[in-house]
Amino acid sequence: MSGERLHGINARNMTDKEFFYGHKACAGCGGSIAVRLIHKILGERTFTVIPAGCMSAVSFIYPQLCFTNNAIISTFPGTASMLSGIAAGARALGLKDYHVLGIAGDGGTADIGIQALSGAIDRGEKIIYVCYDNEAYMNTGVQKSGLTPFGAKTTTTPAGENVRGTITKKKNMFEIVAAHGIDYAATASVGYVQDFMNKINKAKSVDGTSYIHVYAPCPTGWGAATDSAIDLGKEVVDCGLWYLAEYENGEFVLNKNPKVFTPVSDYLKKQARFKHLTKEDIEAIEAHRDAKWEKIRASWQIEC
Ligand SMILES: Cc1ncc(C[n+]2csc(CCOP(=O)(O)OP(=O)(O)O)c2C)c(N)n1
Ligand code: SF4
Repeated sequence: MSGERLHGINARNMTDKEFFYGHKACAGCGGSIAVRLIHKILGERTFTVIPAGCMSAVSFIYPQLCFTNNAIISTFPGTASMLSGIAAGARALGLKDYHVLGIAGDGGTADIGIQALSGAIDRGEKIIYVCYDNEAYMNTGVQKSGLTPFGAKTTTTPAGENVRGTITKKKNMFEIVAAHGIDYAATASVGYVQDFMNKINKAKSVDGTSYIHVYAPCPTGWGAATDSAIDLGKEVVDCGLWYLAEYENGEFVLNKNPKVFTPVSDYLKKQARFKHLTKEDIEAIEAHRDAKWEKIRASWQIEC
């Protein structure tokens, strides 16, 4: 899977240092797993920018700051702007061997931060931008974002007689980013942790802009068991509602092509946010999934 041969990183070749610990994330938070792993791979010479959102709220609590590398909170829309400024500053100082990293939620990326991100990609800034996607604005109470999937109940898209949860489909952020002609983009999931780590490791050596979109289950906002983040992150890929892919040199590559999808309903029923869905709603989700995969399989390279 995704460059494993060339870029394989694992417990044997990864540092045993920790750069993100003592945080106040909920038990079993998928986003916090992603943040920890990213830092273990990029290391201490990383300038980290995190905007308003769960990952900054749980970690920059003075005096218990949870990063041991250089880290800062940005404004909600300003992650990629701040990354651009740090990259320029580091260049001006003649620094060597460092990474400029942004980690933002789905709201901070696909909605309010998209303009700054688009500009940074356009300029080819040497930055690594990671979107941890928990499919809603979690930090402020589970409001719908542009990446909330069809059918999910949020506090702004309740499930009642007239409105049946979210009525829009998940914005296709990976392909929006790729459409810029970015140097490297990938999708990942905390449920496929080796693949995710390999992609972060690969982004380290990209001479330009990298974007990694990692699926990061939120047990609290999704109404799921506290020990379910990894399993849900795997199941969402296995049932075809998420996919593992890369974009580089102008080409899309699918890293995992399930022969048979596991039942979508098994994935959905583990989460209270979907419990109101009818058989017809689930069929609509499956039909959308199938149309998406037909397009992917017809036009992308398939790795395995
Ligand atoms: C300009 C601005 N608008 C609104 C807010 C309030 N706010 C802070 S965090 C947040 C939600 C963040 O959602 P997301 O980016 O998806 O990350 P998550 O909390 O899910 O990790 C909001 C709306 C803000 N800080 N700044
Ligand atoms: S609300 Fe969700 S994303 Fe936020 S800290 Fe809790 S589990 Fe993590």
